[in-house]
Amino acid sequence: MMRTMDLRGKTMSRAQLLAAMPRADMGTREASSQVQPILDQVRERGAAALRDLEERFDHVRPHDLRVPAAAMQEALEGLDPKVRAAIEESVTRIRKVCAAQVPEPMATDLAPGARVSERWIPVERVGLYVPGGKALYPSSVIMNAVPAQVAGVDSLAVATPPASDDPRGLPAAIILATCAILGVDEVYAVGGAQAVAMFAYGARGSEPQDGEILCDPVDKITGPGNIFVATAKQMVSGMVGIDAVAGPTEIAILADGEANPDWVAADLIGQAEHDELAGSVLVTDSQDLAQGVQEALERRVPRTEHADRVRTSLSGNQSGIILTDGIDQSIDVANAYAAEHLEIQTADPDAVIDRIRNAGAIFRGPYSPVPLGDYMSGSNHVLPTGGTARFDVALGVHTFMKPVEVIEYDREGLKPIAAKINDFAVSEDLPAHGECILSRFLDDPYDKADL
Ligand code: HSO
Ligand code: ZN
Repeated sequence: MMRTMDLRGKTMSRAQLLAAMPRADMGTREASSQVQPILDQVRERGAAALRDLEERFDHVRPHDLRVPAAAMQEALEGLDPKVRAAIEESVTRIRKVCAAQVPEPMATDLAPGARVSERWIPVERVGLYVPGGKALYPSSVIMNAVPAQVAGVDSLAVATPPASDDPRGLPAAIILATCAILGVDEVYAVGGAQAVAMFAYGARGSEPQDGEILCDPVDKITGPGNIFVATAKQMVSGMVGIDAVAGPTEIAILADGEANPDWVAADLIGQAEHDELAGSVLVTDSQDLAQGVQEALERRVPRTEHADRVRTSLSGNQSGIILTDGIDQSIDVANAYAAEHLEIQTADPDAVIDRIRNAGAIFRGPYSPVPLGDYMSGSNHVLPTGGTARFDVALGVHTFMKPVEVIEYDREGLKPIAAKINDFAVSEDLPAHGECILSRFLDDPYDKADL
C-alpha cells in the first residue's frame, strides 16, 4: 500500500538527502488577490462588512457576531459528559506542562555596575482562529488557548465560522463549550479571511447589540485555517504577529526490527486519517518490519472508517517506507525529513533521541503514540510541518511571551568602556552616538582630548 524507497548502501549529500524526502505537492494557489478586498472591506466598514461577508462565504447572516453568553452556557450544558471529562483531562495536563514552560527571567553581571537582564512579558491581546468545516478540533482550541492563558495574556478572543446547519448563525456547539470550559467568553461567529481582518484591524459595531466597538484589534493571531485564512494571516503579519502557517499533518516512525508492525501500521493510519495530503513515513533498517507493516496496513485500512482518505494519503507521494542500512542512516533520514511528529520505536530509544536534531515533537517508545500528544499527553499538538522543524518549534507559552532585555549600567560600569564605545561609533561615522557616552564623563564631549 505504501511505496518503498531503498536507500541501503547509498551515500548521499545533504542536498540529495533533503531532495529525496517524501513531501506533498502543495499546489500553491494565488489567494492574495481574493483576500485583499476582504481585508479592505472589514477595515473600512467593520461589523457591517463582516455580516455581508459571512452571508457570502458561510451562507448565514449572523444576528450576533459576538456569541451571546447564554449561547455559550447552553453549549456547555448540552455537552456530552464523557466528552467534557476528556476535554477537562486534556486541559489539566497541558496546563501543568505550560506552567513548567514559563521562562525564567535571567540577569548577567558583566562587571561591577554593568548588568543585562531579560524579562518575559506576555503579549497583551491574542486572537485565536478556529476553523469550521467537516473536522472540528476542540483539541486545537485547548492547544492554543491554554499556553496563552498560562503566559498571562490579558485578553483572548476566539473567532470561528457559524455552523452551516445553525439557523441562528452560531458556531459549532462543541467549540463554544470548549471555550466555556476554558473561561474564554469573547467568541465571534466570524470565519475565513474576514475573521483575520477583524482581529488585525478591530471592528466597529453596526447594530445596537454589537456596541460601539465590536472587536478590539489584537497583537497576535494564532490558529490553523484554510488557504484564505493562511493567506490573510500572512498579509497582516508585520502589523500583528502570527504563528507559523501549518501544512498537512505528517508522521515519521523510526523503527527497528523490535517494533510491533501492527502498532506501527495503526500509527501511520492514524495521521493519514486527517487529510488526503497527510504524510506517513516509516524509516527502518528492518526489511521484516517493512514487510510486516505492509501486511498490517492491508488488513487494517479497509476496516477503518475513513478508509478512502487513508488509502489516498498512504499511497501518495508524500508517504512511503524508507529502507536504510542501519540506525545511523535511519537517523540521518529522520533529521532530513524533520517530521512534525517523530515516533521512535527502537530497542534503545534514548540513544536515538540523543541524535535527533530536527522534529516538531518526539514520541518515545511504543506507548507514546501520536494521538496521545494530539489530545492528552500534556504536550502541544500545534507543531511545525513540511520540514520547517529544521528551524521552527511547537506552539507553547513562549509563543505568547516576548523576552525584553533591560540594560542597567551605572557610572562605574560605563566608564571603563566609554572610550571603546566612542571608537566604535566613530568607525561607523556616527560620532553623535559616541558623544552620548562621553557627555556623561566630559564637560565638553566635543573635545575628546582628555578622555
Ligand atoms: N494531529 C493533528 C492534531 C489533531 N489531531 C487534532 C486530532 N485532533 C496535528 O498535529
Ligand atoms: Zn491528529
